[in-house]
Amino acid sequence: MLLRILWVMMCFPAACGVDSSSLEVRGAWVRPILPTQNVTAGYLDAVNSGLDTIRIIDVSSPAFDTVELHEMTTDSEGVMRMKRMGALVVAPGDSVALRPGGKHLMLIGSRHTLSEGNDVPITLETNRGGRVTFAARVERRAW
Ligand SMILES: [Cu+2]
Repeated sequence: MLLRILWVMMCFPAACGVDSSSLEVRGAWVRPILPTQNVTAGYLDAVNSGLDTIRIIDVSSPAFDTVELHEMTTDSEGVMRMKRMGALVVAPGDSVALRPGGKHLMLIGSRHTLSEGNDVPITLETNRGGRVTFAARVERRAW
């Protein structure tokens, strides 16, 4: 409930999820946190409708201690591993998909219990000083 109230306050008026540097977030969702863990992953599409390259350099959420940009890679023995990315680069007129098995947000140290249907407020910060805050819905998905 607290998250929902916070989100409504931050997300008013309608310019929510878009910043002046033309970065837009679509379809954001977060996996539910397993009872034995306090870490989960988030997914979204980052869309750059502007004329300049956008670099997402920082991610944060009031619901987590830390949020990192991660990427899945396969090592020489065929084992999938997660690697931290320095920045997420979105070319002008292009979009980058964060998806299970690929790039994702790693949400570490949950500060609240998150149930399915809750909205997690997340803020992306760009190299141009822009910020985009959006809500990621907690959803149980197979992929
Ligand atoms: Cu990760």
